[in-house]
Amino acid sequence: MKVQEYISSRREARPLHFTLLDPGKTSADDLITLAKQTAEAGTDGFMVGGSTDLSLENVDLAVETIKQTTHMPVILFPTHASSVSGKADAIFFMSLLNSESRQFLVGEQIASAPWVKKTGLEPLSMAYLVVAPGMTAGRVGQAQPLPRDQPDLVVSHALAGQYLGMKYIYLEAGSGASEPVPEDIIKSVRESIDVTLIVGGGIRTPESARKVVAAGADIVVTGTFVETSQSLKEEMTALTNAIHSK
Ligand code: 1GP
Repeated sequence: MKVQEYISSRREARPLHFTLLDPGKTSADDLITLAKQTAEAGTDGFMVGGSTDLSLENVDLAVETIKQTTHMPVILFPTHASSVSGKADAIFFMSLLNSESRQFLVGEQIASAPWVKKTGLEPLSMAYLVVAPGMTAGRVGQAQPLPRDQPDLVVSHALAGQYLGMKYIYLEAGSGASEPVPEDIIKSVRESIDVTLIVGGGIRTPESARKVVAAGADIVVTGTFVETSQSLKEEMTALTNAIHSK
């Protein structure tokens, strides 16, 4: 089954949770433990990426490790064309629509497109919108973070993404953000678009995940959670239950 079909068929039943794993921060040995525990805790799939310290070698190794450990879909969440692993199932083929740099609007995509074709990676077209504070993703992607008090501006970007043909809209507060994307922004975007809405950044508790889903997210992404959790399987189960029970 294609990953796009996997996502849409699961979404018909309930919202999804994706776990973001960063090979720049996590060793392959640790990835085995994290992937196993999060899969057992009910995550719906894995994203592999990060803003710094990624090479093709460590992304390849991470993807292979996760796939062998869990047999769940692994989607690349790339920053640079140079670390696009052909071993993943799919790639979020994304444009950072509020970047000030051509490189992140379309340059990295042009550089990686022939490799995506050659490897057969399934491209999942996505508009990536960095909302303040944006954190490292905003800095590395040279974004002008979208202000948290201007839902209309975020809606304009999301609609532009949909009209450009993108099947996914990702609202990103930035990994490690103190707060997730505001609920009124998520609601406004949800009411305006017809495509799949992904929300990530700063989601650390079942309660905040529940609010993000109630506001309209189809897919909730957490990254830092697996790195900071004291008893991962139990805490992740509570988080995925909060998302799945919407
Ligand atoms: C980053 O949205 C993801 O791209 C995850 O953020 O690390 O804050 O969960 P966190």
